[in-house]
Amino acid sequence: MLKDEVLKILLSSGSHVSGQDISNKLGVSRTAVWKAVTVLKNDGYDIESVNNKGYLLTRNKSILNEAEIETCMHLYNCKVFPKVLYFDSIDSTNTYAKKAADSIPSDFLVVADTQTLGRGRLGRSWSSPSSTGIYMSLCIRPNISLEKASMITLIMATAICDAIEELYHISPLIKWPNDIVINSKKICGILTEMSCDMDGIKYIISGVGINVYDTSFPDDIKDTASSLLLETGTKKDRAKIISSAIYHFYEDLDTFMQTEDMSALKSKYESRLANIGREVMILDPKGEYPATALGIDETGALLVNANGKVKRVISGEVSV
Ligand code: BT5
Repeated sequence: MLKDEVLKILLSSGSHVSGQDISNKLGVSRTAVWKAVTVLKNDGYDIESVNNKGYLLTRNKSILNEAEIETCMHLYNCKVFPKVLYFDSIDSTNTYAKKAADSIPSDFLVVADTQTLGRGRLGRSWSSPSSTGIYMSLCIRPNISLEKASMITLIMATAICDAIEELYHISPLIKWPNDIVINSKKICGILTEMSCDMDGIKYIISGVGINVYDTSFPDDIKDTASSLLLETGTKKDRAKIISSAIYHFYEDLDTFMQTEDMSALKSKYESRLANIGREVMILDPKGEYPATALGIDETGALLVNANGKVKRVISGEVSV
């Protein structure tokens, strides 16, 4: 759509852009540019028009759409540019990505402003109100064997932490394997799912929910959840957070693919690991037990000391 192309030009430029320059770049008339600007203004963008100078996008709103995310990703110079599919509302970005994976051969990213059936792990739900969060699912097709797929969650978790640290200048922690916490409150969860056949992995979908601007939560999670706004007092563009996370994800995925394990990323992950050296409860389906968290091994398993014995925790959960 023309308005998206005009938006990309305005987003990439920090100063005024003349209507003539835009019309030359896009090969359309100045009237068409003016009309596209009017549509963008109606969408909620603040665009200043100054005689002899042109248009300037003054950024004070956090609007999410394909053009915002794609432009931001280009500014980040991402190694890979996954195709972006944006929805104002969707049942679940992971569910949609699974359906779309068979018809889209490349990597792609599904993003939504709200989810009506946001999913957590093990049939749990993910609260996904509109205009406050990031709900996204990245579909990738790494050539790795089945048992290595769970490490993608760890790579995504470090990427999200890197993005938050870069933009908010605070250091979030990871509650192994898939929660990101700030001041012990959950601000992000990751749900990684995959599909495989006889030849191995067909695709992996890493779904991420981040609480960005929330100021309140449903009763069942109000004591455990928080948002980036509540913990930092700052508002950042969701498109920037998404692009930064995708940039860091592909950087780390590259490192991971060299050895197909966590050996090169282990110390980075451990520096973010919550409760390292502290007592935690391992919520093993066969029975809970207390243990001291030691770190991870190169397969991404959590290493704990339980009664003097080092154990590898490969699934389940850890509570504080
Ligand atoms: C997760 O599951 O933490 C994974 C959440 C993944 C959500 C993303 S959003 C985009 C993509 N599309 C989807 O449909 N899902 C993914 P789990 O570890 O099982 O944690 C779920 C639990 O976290 C719930 O049972 C609640 O207790 C809590 N919870 C739910 N919504 C939350 C929220 N917005 N913030 C913090 N905690 C929440």
